[in-house]
Amino acid sequence: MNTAPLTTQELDLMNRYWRAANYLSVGQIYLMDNPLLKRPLEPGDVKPRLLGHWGTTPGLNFIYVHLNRVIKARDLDIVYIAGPGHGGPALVANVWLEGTYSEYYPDVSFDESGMKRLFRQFSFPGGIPSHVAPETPGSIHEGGELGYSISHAYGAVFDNPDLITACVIGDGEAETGPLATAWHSNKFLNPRRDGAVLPILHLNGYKIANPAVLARIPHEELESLMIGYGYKPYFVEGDDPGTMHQKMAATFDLCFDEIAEIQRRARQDGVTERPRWPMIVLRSPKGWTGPKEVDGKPAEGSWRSHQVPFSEVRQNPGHLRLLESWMKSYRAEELFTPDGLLLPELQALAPLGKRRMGDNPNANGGLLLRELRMPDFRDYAVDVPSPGSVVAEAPRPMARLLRDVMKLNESSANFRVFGPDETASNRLGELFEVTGRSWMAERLSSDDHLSPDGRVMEILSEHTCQGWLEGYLLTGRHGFFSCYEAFIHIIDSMFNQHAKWLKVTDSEIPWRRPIASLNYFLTSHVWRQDHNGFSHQDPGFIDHVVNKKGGVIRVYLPPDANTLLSVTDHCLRSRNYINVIVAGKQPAWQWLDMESAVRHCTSGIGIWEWASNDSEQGEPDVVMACAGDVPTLETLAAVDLLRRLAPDLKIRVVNVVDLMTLQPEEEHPHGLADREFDDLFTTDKPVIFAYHGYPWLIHRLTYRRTNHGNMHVRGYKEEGTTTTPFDMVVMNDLDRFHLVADVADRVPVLKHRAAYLKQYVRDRLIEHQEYIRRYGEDMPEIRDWKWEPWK
Ligand SMILES: Cc1ncc(C[n+]2csc(CCOP(=O)(O)OP(=O)(O)O)c2C)c(N)n1
Ligand SMILES: [Mg+2]
Repeated sequence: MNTAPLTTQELDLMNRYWRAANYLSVGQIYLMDNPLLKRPLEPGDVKPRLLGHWGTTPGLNFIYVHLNRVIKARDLDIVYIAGPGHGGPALVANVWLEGTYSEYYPDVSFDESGMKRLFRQFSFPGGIPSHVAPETPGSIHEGGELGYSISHAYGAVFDNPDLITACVIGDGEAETGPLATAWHSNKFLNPRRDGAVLPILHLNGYKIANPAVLARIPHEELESLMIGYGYKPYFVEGDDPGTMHQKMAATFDLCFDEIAEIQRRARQDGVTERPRWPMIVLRSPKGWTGPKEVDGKPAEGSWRSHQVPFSEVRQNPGHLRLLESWMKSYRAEELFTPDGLLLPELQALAPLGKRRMGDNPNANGGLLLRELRMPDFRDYAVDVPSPGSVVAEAPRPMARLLRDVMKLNESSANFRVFGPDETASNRLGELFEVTGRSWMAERLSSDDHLSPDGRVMEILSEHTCQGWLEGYLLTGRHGFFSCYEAFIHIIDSMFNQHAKWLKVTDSEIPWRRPIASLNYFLTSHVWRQDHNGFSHQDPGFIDHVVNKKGGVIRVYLPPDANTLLSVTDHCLRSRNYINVIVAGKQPAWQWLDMESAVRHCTSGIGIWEWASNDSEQGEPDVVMACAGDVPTLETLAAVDLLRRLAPDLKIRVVNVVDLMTLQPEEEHPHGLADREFDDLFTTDKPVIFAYHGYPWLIHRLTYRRTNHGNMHVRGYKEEGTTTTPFDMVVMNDLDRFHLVADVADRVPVLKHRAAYLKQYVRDRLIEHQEYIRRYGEDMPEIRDWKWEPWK
């Protein structure tokens, strides 16, 4: 190994470039005027509110300069992922220094006035956020919520053989669960078809107020940990810039040589073993090159430099002088012309065009997005001669559709399916007819469909699945995530972050091109987790999702296989959304033939005329609404009971596939206009609404509708255990008998018969209880119930 690869001149240039980035970072955090310090710093030059993170920033800058060097020397295609995304000033500074920033934002020009704007806009009202946000060119990782850098980095390079992600991981970030497990992504990366990730664990020693665990364990332990994760760790440690530049350059040379060699062996020699990829541990002081001490307390090399190392700059002349001398220590006159231009010999250090990390098209994935080749989903239809005449498992036809999407797009290698070990369990096993489960670790002959070339990504970490998928989508590809409904909550917070990213890019950043939607298929849902029990019963993800901006979220509850097909086709074609599809996987009655399913899904909500008897009799006495497959079944079974128990009753059945139709149109683009809503639900008749999830959500969505006062919603009330499927709905008052009782309670024309109807219901429920306790399964009249057409 050449331990000192840089010539004296190269070292000087790189160090100056680094100083320039550090200077611009401090300037962004502190200044709103006097960017080149042409006159003595005055309190009015300093921002009134100081917001930003210094501590991580010099390390991020250091890595950026060194990446620029290898990109130029080796013509590499690199995306920079800053795990500690709070180091926004670093990435913004570097993207400006390489000229990209001013191309995206011409107002922030590449000169003194642009530098002033650059400083002023940072963490300033009307300006840019403090993190590596969507506004930052070259970013696919905001890094505000820590833990996802590695999974994003891997997601970005799957099927991207020429791409490398340089992934900086904070030593604090490394303590998070998602990060700790994501190291294992290397068991799913195939060097023949995928790109590479270079993890750089940034041991600056501290988090906000504490040391970082990995910075306080013996060298040997950390080294063993990384070896145990399957990497080959290289250590770059110190604080003297000159020495550190040489060490970093030498280590980068080694790592990129090794990456190239691993890829060459896999691609040319046909080596198929899992390689040991290099990674770097960079130990450098937190707040490196910042003030050594502030008010007698250590700053550089301490947690105290995490954010703004000192903040009374306007009031405290000592702090003002400290800031001035700190900034002057970078000697801007050796970096910029008097007009604020980076000196030409330093400009020459940055890569050109799309090789600049700020302008890498992979970080604006919509630019690279290719349409999926889609078969006609109608070809996968379940034949439904009449409603309720056949039984099917809804996900199976969808699995065939996904299988063929996989097959049709094989050559473009831009579609993968993700899930935590549940693809087969979720009835998507037909995918394995055309692809395997991605796997680079040891394989046994008894394994099922493991393959280094597999395009089904299964790891028992919802976090890693989600992070991979996000990275894959953000770099311009397509994907599908299937998960048990209850456990998707594990990634609630990651969903939040992705939804925020989409909201901002969609509404505020025209240069970010639309990307494929993030599609969740949630199955093994609450109502059919009767065998696994209470822990597996939770439909609350939908409640969480609908908090987000209407512009980016969609929730679908297809009641059967053909509606599921139609919805899936729609979701795979959509852009910039998060689509949540909830549907069960158990054998169930099918309601709609394909053409009816398409019509129903296109409207998102509608009257099921074949299940209603009010069409020729004016307004109904009651509206029976339902959303979700099991609630739809119970609603239809209740209608069936009612037409025998109360034959004169005029019933309208309304089914909701697209939950967001319920919201007012001002709140969600799919929201029905009030007129349409009133037409469906009437303005004054009782509405008995059977809903898949927590009932309060329907109230939340409809509280502004005219007839809200008459809406009575049944759903999951957090009652459940290991019991029979029908007992699950009974425990939550969502069953057909309770629905009949609700109708009896609320429909005035039934008043005189209400007592008898309710007696009937009580008797049936007692029979149910006795029967299941005795026989351990549901009563035959429940198991064998079948829809009979209206005469
Ligand atoms: C999941 C999560 N928890 C807590 C925080 C609050 N937070 C912001 S920065 C930080 C410390 C990060 O330390 P480290 O990863 O070492 O970054 P660096 O030292 O490079 O700033 C914490 C706890 C967060 N952003 N995300
Ligand atoms: Mg740290």
